[in-house]
Amino acid sequence: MSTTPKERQSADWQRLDSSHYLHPFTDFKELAEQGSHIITRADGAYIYDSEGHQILDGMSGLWCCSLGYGQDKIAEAVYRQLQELPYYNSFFQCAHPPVIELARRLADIAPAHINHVFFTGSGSEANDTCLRIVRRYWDLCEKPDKRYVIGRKNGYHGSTIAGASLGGMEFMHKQFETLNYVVHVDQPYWFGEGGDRDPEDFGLQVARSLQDKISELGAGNVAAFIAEPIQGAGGVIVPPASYWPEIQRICTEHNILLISDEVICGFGRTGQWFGADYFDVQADLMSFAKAVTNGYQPLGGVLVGDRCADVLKADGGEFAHGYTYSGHPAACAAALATLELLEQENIIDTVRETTAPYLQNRWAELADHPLVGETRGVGFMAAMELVKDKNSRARFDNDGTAGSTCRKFSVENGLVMRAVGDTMIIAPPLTLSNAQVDELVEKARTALDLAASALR
Ligand code: PXG
Repeated sequence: MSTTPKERQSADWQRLDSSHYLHPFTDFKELAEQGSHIITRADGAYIYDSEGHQILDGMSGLWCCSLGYGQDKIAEAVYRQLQELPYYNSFFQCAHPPVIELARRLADIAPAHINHVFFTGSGSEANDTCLRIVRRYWDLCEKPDKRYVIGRKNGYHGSTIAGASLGGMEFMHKQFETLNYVVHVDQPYWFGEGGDRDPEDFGLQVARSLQDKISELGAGNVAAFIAEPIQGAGGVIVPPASYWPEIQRICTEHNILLISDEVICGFGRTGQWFGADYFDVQADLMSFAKAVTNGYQPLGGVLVGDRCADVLKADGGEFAHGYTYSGHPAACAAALATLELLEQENIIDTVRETTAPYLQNRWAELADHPLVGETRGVGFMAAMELVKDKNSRARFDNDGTAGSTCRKFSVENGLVMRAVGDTMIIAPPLTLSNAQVDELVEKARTALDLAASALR
């Protein structure tokens, strides 16, 4: 069979790729055998691969390009900043205009009790920073025994040692030693773990696994609880409405800091600025990254509530933590341009009031497919569960096979959908038109049809 020049070039890239590049979260041997999918450019809601295929990006890159691609205003802001001041640090009592301006903008956007921000280069570093702030806070409060941090099974908080310890991904924990002061409680995953229980009862019961863990450890030994408002990488797990109010109540009652990991939910994904706003939760710390720069520059950080900031600022002495690229000028410029676009184009209100209801209604239509046990979602994130039997919710044998089959057909058919085990998830750009939502749902249905025949 003859090959086209594009196919030959793709093969060259694939060979070089597997010779030298160790990809994140990848089985290197399998990738070398199968070859990587080379993405060469992107525009609007679409990515293009090395063979010229146009693919609708149902994952906004990796949950980060929330305004899609081709956002020249962000690119230009970064370029201008690189010409003006490409780098300077904020150590040694220095600062620069973009980092100051961004801190002020974020304090405006954040809930009223949050007025400070600490910058990092990524979401993982943001969660490491949360741990450092939490520990310092309790030491300064003269409660040094408050050391345990409670996360959740199947939560995701990054891949540094701290991030991966806080997360509850067992397959990650098997590959390193987790921090011994981090423990995990149940997740509010009704479809997977709720059985016959009423979802709201289940939500309360799972929230109370936090209460049980606090009782077991002793409230005087527990520093903080960390959770994503809606689990992203775990499979877009939307907690029942009963869950978050109970978590808030438990944290308040036992004097435990609440950390909301907003790395995925932040900056409009739920139709609110933050996931905590969506659930009406008051967090002491909120970690963020990803969509703050529309993925155009690596930037993360922690929004620090007054409770912790006041203590750190009053008599804390030096807070011995920071990164070379904390508040990188070009990354801050990208964030400022992104926030300006979100506001000027009224994107979050449009998502909440118009486009997300349309997306969620159309997505819910997929629930009638024989392969789909449940659809769910909030704002511009959604999931569907692939099952062998709709009524009993029985899964296919070999967890993950149905998901990876569906994912493969989806990408081949021009839609990036992600599989988490046998849960299909999407988090498309917030800028999708209704016509593009139709395209997404139709392509998802085609992928389901093809997967159903292949799995039969
Ligand atoms: N918190 C949450 C909630 C995340 O989703 C991080 C922290 C870590 O951010 P950094 O910037 O350090 O990667 C994340 C990252 C997936 C996937 O498969 C999700 C993430 C990263 C890689 C893959 O959905 N989220």
